[in-house]
Amino acid sequence: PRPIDQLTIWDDAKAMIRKARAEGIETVHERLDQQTPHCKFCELGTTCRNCTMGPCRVSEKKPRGVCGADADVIVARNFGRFVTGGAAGHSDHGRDLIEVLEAIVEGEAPDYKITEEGKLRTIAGEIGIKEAGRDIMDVAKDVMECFFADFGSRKKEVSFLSRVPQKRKDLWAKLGMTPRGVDREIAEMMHRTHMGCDNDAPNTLIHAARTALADGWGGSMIGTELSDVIFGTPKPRMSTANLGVIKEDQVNILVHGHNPVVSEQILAAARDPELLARAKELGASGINLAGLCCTGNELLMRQGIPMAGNHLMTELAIITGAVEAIVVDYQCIMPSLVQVAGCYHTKFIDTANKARFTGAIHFDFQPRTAMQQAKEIVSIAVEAFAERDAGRVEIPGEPIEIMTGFSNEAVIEALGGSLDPLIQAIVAGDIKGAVGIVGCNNPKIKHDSLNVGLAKELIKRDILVIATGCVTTAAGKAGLLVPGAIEMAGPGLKKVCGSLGIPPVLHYGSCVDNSRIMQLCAALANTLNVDISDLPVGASSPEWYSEKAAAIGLYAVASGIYTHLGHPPNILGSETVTNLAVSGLEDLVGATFFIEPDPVKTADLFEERINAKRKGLGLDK
Ligand code: NFS
Ligand code: SF4
Repeated sequence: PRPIDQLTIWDDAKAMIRKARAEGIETVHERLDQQTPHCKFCELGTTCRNCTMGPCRVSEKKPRGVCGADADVIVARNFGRFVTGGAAGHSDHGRDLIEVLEAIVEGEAPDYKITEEGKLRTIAGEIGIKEAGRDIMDVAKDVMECFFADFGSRKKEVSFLSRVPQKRKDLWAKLGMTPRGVDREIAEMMHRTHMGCDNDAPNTLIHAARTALADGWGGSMIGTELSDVIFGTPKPRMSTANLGVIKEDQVNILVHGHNPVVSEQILAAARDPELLARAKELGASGINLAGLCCTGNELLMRQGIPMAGNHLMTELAIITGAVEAIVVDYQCIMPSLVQVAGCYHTKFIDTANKARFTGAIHFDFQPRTAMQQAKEIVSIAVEAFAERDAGRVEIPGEPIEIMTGFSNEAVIEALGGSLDPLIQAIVAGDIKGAVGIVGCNNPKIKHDSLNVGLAKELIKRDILVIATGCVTTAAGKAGLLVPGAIEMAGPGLKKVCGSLGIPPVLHYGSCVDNSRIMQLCAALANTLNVDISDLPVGASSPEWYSEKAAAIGLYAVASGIYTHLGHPPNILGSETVTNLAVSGLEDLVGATFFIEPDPVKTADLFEERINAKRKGLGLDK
């Protein structure tokens, strides 16, 4: 096996990988070794399984599949479906929030409510629904119907395009990139990539961008906004991160996945006096809830629940031996967690019919019965405390302080009511620009080395960093999410963040919350009366692995944001597709991807780009 020092930058992770090896438990790292080397054709994207005349693998020697498709067509089709898988994931998550809103409106979700009436009214106004003087439930019903319709085929564009600068919308219209309906674009991509349909790589990629935009400005944005309406808009608050948030003397429940619909109820149930009393009867001092991945981010942003870890920490969290239950909803949940949990007393509980795990305890979680089910789940965890083997418990490290809760609403409030102070700081050059660092971990990359390395490089150069998804935990553990982190920032950023009392890296939430970043960019562009592509901003996913991250990257680029990836998607087998991604898109949408594994070089490229955009806006000579 590879030396542990090469696998991760974190002490808590190293301790748990060591423990796993000592106890004979396999993790993602060993399985990667088993799978390496990977299939070269698949890496290049030049394999096709879209029909049974194949499967085909094309190369210089055999340049066409049985049907005649060449590498360009095959790579574009594969990438198109890849992006579509990601858009489907985040957008279906968004749909689940609409269904909860529907259940609230119909009086069938007693454990959920409209928490942010004001925000719901604002949204209604933005999407063209009359709200003044109307009962909130009537407004909610119309918003719900409008969002359901955003998934269908009857609209010319999804409703949140009302937030997009007109120049950008005109560009999309000209290119045939305007997202019409979330499900429609997803289904159309499946159609286009069937044998004998879209056999022109650039044309396929335009639709891939349209599908991604349907996610970013449609499904994901709906997910974020309705989560705020139902569970509350995040506000700055302090919390903690790393495996040290697991408590030796308490019943530990980890929530993992993406959707706050389940985990918010688990949180409420964990505070139930009867369950607490039972936990104490069994010798625990309390019930401790901690998050993993994006469900963790959702609870952290809104409720300040501590974060146990990001993607590559999920197996390792169980290996502490102190986790009574891991409760999952969907997405990014490694199926290996069932096996790892099976090595301990840990109960693995799944809650969604669309994400079941063989060997798990299953709950068909429904809005109508949410609280009752959440109590049953917490009760299973509490009872498991009696089965814990104290001799196998090892919780590494002390929790690190973090600041979280930066929604756009919170940022505007901190700025005194408008974005103007931020714009002034950018104009003055104290803040040169901003980069959103988002996404995952990937065992092919030393865990969090690039996520942290890039964030540190950027803030040094007075570039504000906005973090979401699994990057948030990395930034937190590196000490970048506290106001004191301004000591690591350049002089301008230090001055601005210091006077506001905020960190130079802002925790902006989960991955669906990348829609918050899109909204912020659109608002900045609208205020300055320019296009998003004119702004001194960038996006990066240094350690990405998932289809969702590819969709996010593509909607960022298609929205006009220069976007970095730490390693390429499986497209290098087509020169046409690769060239379009890293240069040709510039002429079409005013931004491209760039691929760079080194964090310093990446920061150099962002700085260069940001300086050019500043010049373009007339901010610098
Ligand atoms: Ni985003 Fe969230 Fe993490 Fe990557 Fe997975 S949890 S939606 S995909 S791994 S950041
Ligand atoms: Fe082969 Fe064409 Fe079928 Fe793909 S669609 S498997 S390239 S014959």
